[in-house]
Amino acid sequence: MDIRTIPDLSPATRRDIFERSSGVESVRDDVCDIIERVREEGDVALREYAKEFDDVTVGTIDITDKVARAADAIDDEVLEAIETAAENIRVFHERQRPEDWREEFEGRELGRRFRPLSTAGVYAPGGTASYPSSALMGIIPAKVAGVDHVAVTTPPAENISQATLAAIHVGGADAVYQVGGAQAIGALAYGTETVNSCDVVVGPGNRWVTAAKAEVQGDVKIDFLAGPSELLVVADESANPELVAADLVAQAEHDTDAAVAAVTANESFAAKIAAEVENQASELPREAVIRDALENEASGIFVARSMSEATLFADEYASEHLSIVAEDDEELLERIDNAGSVFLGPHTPVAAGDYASGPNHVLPTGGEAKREGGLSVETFLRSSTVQRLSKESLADISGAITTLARTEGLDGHAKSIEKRQ
Ligand code: HSO
Ligand code: ZN
Repeated sequence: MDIRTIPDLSPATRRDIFERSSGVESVRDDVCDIIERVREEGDVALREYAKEFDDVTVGTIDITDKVARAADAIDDEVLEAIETAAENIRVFHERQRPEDWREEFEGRELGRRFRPLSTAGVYAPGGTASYPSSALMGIIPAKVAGVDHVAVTTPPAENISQATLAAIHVGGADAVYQVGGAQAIGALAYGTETVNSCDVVVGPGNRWVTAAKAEVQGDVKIDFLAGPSELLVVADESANPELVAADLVAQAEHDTDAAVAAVTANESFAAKIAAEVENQASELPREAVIRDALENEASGIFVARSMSEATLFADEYASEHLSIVAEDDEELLERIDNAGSVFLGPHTPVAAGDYASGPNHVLPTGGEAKREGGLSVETFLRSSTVQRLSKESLADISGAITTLARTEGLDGHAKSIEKRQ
């Protein structure tokens, strides 16, 4: 794993590190064609794409009745793990539910109220990257928000992962369809004979899924474009290099495009992390994936001149996951605004958040953390503002209103005030 000194990074290299792309451009045209066809041909297109891309002849697209049976079919130990994770995810997300409020502002009663979207579509990845945990992370916040109908799509396969189906059941989905890729996003966005269209479409997926979400955005709400996994560790010498390295290789095993990096102010400590990464990578079954990910421009160990420079680097990096293992971790965190999810201290591995500590693991990548938070209950809510004015409070602001209305050439607006005086 490369060790690079921050002051020596060229502007071009900095750009490559900080502007990590989700790589969706390369498949955009194909994805547009797929979505178009799903809109025109509905279920027929879904069946044909299942044959073409997944090599599966799909009978019924709706497999809702299979998920309860999957929960019975899997090992007790796996079911218990799913239930533990689900419970912790639910508790954390319940804490996120915003309260409606009304307050008086000099006679003006103003407020906000929150209502769930009616329908949500959750993409649960399948195939080699079949993640029961991601199904839970998508379904549970929607249900906690109060979404009435949560539909899940997962790619068709001869043997769809029973653990993923069980997680879909435990999460509490209302309908499940065997559809994958861009065609699933098209179906959730626009509907087919079998699949109902949804108000919001969420969930992580490969670049086809992500490109499709970019395409349907505007017609439906989406969460955000979640690309390959990322981890940036900010560490001082109090951290255990073996554990820092373990977290780095763990995220690297997701994807050859994953970005995994550590930043520290001590060169010999950086070398220790790099050596550990090297050793641990060799011991893991997904070594080839990890080694590819370690080669990415945004991966590496970065040496700063001070921890203050390290935090500036971390803020600019705007990583999906930010781990801080340092004596003054809270102080360092204060200086970093941009991060999808933050992990503090030596006993908080990123894998805890990936599965079972409670916060969501569907998070913004590619620097999106500068603009977006992760999947949350708010993703599935919309708000309305509410106002009631007293006669006096209207009189208090009537001058400002009529003046602005006439400045904008809108006499009707002004008169609607004056008639009430
Ligand atoms: N680290 C991944 C989520 C995940 N990890 C699923 C294991 N399973 C993206 O944040
Ligand atoms: Zn992970």
